Amino acid sequence: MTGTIFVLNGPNLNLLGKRQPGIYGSETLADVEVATARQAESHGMSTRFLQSNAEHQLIDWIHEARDQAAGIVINPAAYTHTSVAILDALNAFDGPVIEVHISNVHKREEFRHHSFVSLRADGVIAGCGTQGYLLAIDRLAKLLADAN
Ligand code: CA2
Repeated sequence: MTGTIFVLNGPNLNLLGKRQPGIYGSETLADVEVATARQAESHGMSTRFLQSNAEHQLIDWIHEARDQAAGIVINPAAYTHTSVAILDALNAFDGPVIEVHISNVHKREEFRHHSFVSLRADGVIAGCGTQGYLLAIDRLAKLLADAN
């Protein structure tokens, strides 16, 4: 399998490993970037790993993915629960999309139980810590291999 997987991360995930380790663990986003790149490489794929605190930037990257990515892994962070705009952008992307949450959002506050992005996602992984990103890469690789 060849191709690039976009791994998109939403607001405040730049703080991963630096605050709230009880909820989000002690790995930094840079650690996750290295681990996802290795996992994609094991499937003969590459990653473009990005983080932004700005909704419009995430949307612009999803638009870029239309021409440049075979699939998308996205942790939209708080925009999961609020952003119809990110849902609309993902609906304009043709490839598979896996939504990842480090924490188990269903064990947390009620407002985290609803996801706009899940209306588009082909799979949702929550509560597996940062391992969820690696599981998402494996799932995308399988979906892409099955499609070819
Ligand atoms: O569990 C997840 O991955 C979330 O997407 C993380 C979001 C939260 O709003 C979602 O409900 C669930 C928050 C990301 C903030 O990340 C931080 C990491 C370390 C320290 C502070 C914030």
